[in-house]
Amino acid sequence: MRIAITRQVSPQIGQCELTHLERQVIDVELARRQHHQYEEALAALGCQVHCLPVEPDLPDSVFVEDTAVVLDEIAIITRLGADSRKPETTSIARALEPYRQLCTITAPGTVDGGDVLCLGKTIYVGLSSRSNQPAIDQMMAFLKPYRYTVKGVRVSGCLHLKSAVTQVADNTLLINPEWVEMGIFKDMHFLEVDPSEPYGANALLIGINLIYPSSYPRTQRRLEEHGLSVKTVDVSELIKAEGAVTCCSLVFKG
Ligand code: CIR
Repeated sequence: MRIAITRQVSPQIGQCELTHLERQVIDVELARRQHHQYEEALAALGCQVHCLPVEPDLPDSVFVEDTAVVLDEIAIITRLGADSRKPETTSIARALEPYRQLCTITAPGTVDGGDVLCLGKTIYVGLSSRSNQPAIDQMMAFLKPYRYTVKGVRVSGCLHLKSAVTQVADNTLLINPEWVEMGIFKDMHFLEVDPSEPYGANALLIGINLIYPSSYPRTQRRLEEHGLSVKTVDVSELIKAEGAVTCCSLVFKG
């Protein structure tokens, strides 16, 4: 069984952190409806959705992906790169405790889950404005007993590694090659985003199905022409907060 942990949209989402985007007004009610449809898409793909209560004072708390890295063996509770987001992990640790043994990143390490791309036993971590080498060193130590390799990856032009690249099939990555170097990922095939849709590289793979934003129709067509099964969701309001589809859930084997 797959579990998906989500969290309701904060009424303060308009005060979210922004790095590469200009601030736009976010319609909170619309964001909530879109988030609910995203949860319905997860449920339709077989996930048991566990939605955590709203954190009214934490604007970015809907983006639960950033708070933890959940592997089959253990879960790592992150230490978020943005100070305003650091308190988000407390309730996530509580929610994950029944499922996994927990390890926690400590200062000076910082890492956002959006920077962590797990491909089998290799874990790529974006060296971004949010995630640093001390956190990578701690992850290596936590994961060595389970035979994972952890590799730092330079990203530029975007917030997180998974803004630039995500897995869309067993051996295929969807990538914006302007933001991350393809050569780093060994033995993988690549699908590139349409150049007019630089933010289109973030897809959420559930089994063999993708949850994908309806905002990037040209890249969507590329995915479908590649034979991939794509379920679109409208997450336009969450995109204004520099989020997309991987960031709104923590999906793992229950
Ligand atoms: C932030 O800047 O932290 C939030 N406004 C957006 C986080 C999106 N997270 C993700 O893609 N994993």
